[in-house]
This record gives sequence, C-alpha cells and structure tokens, in this order.
Amino acid sequence: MSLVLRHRPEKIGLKLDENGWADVQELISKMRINFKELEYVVENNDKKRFSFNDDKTKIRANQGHSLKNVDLELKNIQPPNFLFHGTVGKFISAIKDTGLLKMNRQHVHLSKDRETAIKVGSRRGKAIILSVRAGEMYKKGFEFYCSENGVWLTDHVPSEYIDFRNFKNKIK
Ligand code: HQG
Repeated sequence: MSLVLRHRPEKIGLKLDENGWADVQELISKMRINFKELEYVVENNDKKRFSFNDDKTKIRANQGHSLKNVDLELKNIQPPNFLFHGTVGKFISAIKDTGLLKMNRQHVHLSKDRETAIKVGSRRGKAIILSVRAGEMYKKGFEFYCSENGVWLTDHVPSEYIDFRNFKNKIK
C-alpha cells in the first residue's frame, strides 16, 4: 500500500487526486483485498501510515510521498524546540555541507523523540541521531508541518540548525 499510495499508483492502475486520495472501492478491487482487510491495515499499521476520509470512501498515505504533485494540505505549525533526525555515518559529511535535504521525498522527515529517530536511522545501519533546533528555525520563518501520524516535516534544514556535537568523534 505504501508503494501505490506514496510512490507508484500507476503500478496497479490507480488514480490519486491532487490531495493524494484514492477511491476506496477502486483500491480494494485493484489490490484484490476486501474492505475489512483494508480497515484492519489502516487501524493496525505500526506507524499509522494511512487515513480514511470521514465516510471511509477515500484513503491516502499520511506522509512519505515521493509523488511530486500530491498536496497534503498541511498547515504550518510551531514545532517543539528540538526535533530529531536518524541517519547513518556515511551521510554526515554531506549533511554538514548542505544540511538535511528531502532527497526523494516531499519533505525532510523529523521525529519528536530520539527513540523514533533511532528506529528511522537503523533502517540503514548504525543510527546517528542529529538534533535540530526546530524552534529557532520556526522563529526565523521556516515552515513546519505535522502529519496526521505525528511525523514532523519541513523543506530543508540548513546545517547551522543541526547539532552534530555528540557525534564529532565518529565522523572522519
Ligand atoms: C539522508 C520512513 C546525504 C537522510 C522512516 C536519510 C521515516 C542526506 C536519507 C521516513 C542528506 C533519505 C523518512 C544530504 C538527508 N546528503 N544524505 N544532504 N539529507 N540525507 O527514507 O528520514 O516507513 O527519504 O538522513 O521511518 O530516512 O516510509 O528519509 O537517511 O519516517 O513510513 O537521506 O520514512 O517511514 O532517506 O525516512 P528517506 P528518512 P516509512
């Protein structure tokens, strides 16, 4: 479901609207599942990646899209003073140069606690946790969004707002 609702809906001939919504009946028939199974995934998915609309006729991914033309209608809101980003050592020198970039996704993804950031970083190897001075960025006019499932999103985190301090001994 992540593949078709975030990245490649065309793989099963699915259409998403401009806000990333797919028609539930269309998804069910194209994925060959039933409504109960879909409801189970939405309710029990470990990261609450998907949401229905109010009457459960539409479904979309809450964040993580690589599709460029999906507008999730996120509102700019004040983030906590510090947010965290889990990554791995091989990216650190590039992140020092350019800051955190969205790479293939629509946003840079930030976590509200270190534990979540460790999980995110560990997908790629030994996690390194960067702390981001999000409150200061917000005061300077950077926009922040919080997805339906509690992931903090922004467009770019310049290096000057990232604390690399704890990790300097690990960086070659
Ligand atoms: C790195 C998963 C070089 C960045 C997770 C990351 C998250 C840079 C990778 C969500 C860089 C991008 C997002 C720069 C950033 N130079 N590397 N300037 N700036 N990077 O997967 O944050 O399971 O697009 O550190 O749990 O790892 O999909 O982003 O390692 O919530 O729901 O480039 O995806 O959630 O990787 O993960 P990603 P992410 P889901």
